[in-house]
Amino acid sequence: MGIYPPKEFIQQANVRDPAIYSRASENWVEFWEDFARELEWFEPWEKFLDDSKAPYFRFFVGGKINACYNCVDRHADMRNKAALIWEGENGETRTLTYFQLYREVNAFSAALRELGVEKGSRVAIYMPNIPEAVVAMLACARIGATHVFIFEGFSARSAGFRLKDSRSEFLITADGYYRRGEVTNLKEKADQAIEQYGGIKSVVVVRRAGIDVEMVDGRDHWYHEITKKGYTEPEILDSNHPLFIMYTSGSTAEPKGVVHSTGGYLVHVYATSKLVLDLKPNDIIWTTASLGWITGHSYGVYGPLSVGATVLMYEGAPDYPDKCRTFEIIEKYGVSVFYTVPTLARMILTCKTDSYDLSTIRLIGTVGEPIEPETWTWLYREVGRERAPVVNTWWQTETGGHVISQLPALTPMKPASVGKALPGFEVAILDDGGKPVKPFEIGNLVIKRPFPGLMLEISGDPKSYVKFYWSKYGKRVYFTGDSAYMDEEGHIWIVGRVDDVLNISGHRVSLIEIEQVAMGVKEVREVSAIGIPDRVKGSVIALFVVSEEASEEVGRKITEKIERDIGKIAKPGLIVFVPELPKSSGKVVKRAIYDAVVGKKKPAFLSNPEVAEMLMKIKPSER
Ligand code: 6R9
Repeated sequence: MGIYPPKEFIQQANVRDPAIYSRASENWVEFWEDFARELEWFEPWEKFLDDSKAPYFRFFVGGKINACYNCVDRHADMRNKAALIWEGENGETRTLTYFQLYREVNAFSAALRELGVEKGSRVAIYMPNIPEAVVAMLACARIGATHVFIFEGFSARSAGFRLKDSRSEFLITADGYYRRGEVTNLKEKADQAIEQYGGIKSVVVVRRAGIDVEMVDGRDHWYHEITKKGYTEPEILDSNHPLFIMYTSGSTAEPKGVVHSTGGYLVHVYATSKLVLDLKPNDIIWTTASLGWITGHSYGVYGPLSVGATVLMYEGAPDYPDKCRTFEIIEKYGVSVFYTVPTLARMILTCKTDSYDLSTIRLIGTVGEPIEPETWTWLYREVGRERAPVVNTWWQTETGGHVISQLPALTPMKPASVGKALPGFEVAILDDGGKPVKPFEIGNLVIKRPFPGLMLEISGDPKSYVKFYWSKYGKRVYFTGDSAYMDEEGHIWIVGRVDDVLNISGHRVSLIEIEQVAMGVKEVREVSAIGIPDRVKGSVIALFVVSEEASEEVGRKITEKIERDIGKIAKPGLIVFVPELPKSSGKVVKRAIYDAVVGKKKPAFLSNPEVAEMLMKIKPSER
């Protein structure tokens, strides 16, 4: 069952032989080592995997490598080839060839060294999607500094938390950025974030928007003034040297700093860029994600550049000023691999795709959230014109790269399924007792064997690392936090998160964090946040608030505080004032709220059933 990959695609695919699955499971080490050998190592590894300190797994032990060297130097003699094509929201464009990228990264690496950045320093990058953000990441990688990317849409408070938690000493930012035609002063937010923490020694500011910003004497430097010329020798780094930290929401209020390795991570994203995205050096890949999200790191920078492909990067809102700008961009640059999120697809679903020349597209990928069959089918028929397979890739910040997906030339596609575990991975769906569930039964998604892109640890928090991922099923089975089921042919279907984390437009948002922020509004006595389905965003946040003063004014205060303290991404779509929250043994039962509001079902076992009845009368569409 399923839709078979188009013939023209199969003929040219990187992987065409179905034996890859059996080969990878019979000789797992060789499977990964073959990919690793395609990269350049300064010294080979002695051991593929050291699992003696499980759940801390170390890959390519003893190997010496540099990620920047593999992404840039290795391709620098391609003076005639674009590494990066960039379009700003305001229509500006820039292209950096591999050689120009090499020059720029070398020069900026030298500038960073001059400022005192060393191997092992942690450098925060609080930037929009502009070429200098990629240069900054690669320059850090070159000199062995660990980068900590902070999504530009995050508030000063969220950024401050990340600076402090990661103990960053340096910050790279921009004066401002464009979003929906408006310029946001990013430098001001950065200054506020620095103030909360105090550990930042130097700041580098890229001029992007050309607005007036305050520069602190001795601390702040303009990028264009300190970035001159120079060659910077790449550091010879241990395979398990931390390349970057990426923050993500988990089931506690505090976001977790996921630390990734250099060698294992690079092998994982390199291999999956070839296997799943079928990337080749002559491709132009557009990964629509922001760099501040793991997808931007893995398939917007490290994966494609390690393969030697061209990355297309866009700064602003993909539906601004024209709702169909996404298609204008694909047509203008001849994008061949389009990797996006279902939320974006739903936003542009009404565009007339036949008004654009989309014939260059040969593969479409989606990531981040479940996709429904209608949106999948639209991508397959209207965007890819049935010539391009649509792969639905499942993975997480913590896994570094793809884990479950169709192999585009091999796996029949079932709209909305994520396919099977990729070769080299072993996944299962277990019940709470650890037994595999039967087909179509929902259970917990686990990964039964470590893999190269697996995070090294949670920065500064060994307890959370063990507790969230390696406790439910022991120290050798990775618990993903997702629930899923398998069909009779072993294809996997993701149901959602099992914990208190919501997926909004593909971004993980902690409901507990939202509740804590809302509690900071003095009129709020009690609050419960849940996710309710939304046609465009997948989910929106609904807040159920108990307050003596149930007024629009209080609602506005809550929304403003959430936007200010966390960011726009966490803005509630619905705020409902209730006299009390449905409880059982004193605890709020979120399931009851969900069932009442969305399912119009009367929940049982509550101490206050009348509240649930009231909730049943709410129409989620009222927002
Ligand atoms: C890459 C990324 C991870 C969570 C993950 C799951 C959800 C990711 C999905 C998907 C359904 C897919 N998720 N891919 N759900 N289908 N193809 O998204 O990382 O931001 O850490 O989120 O996203 O719930 O656990 P991250």
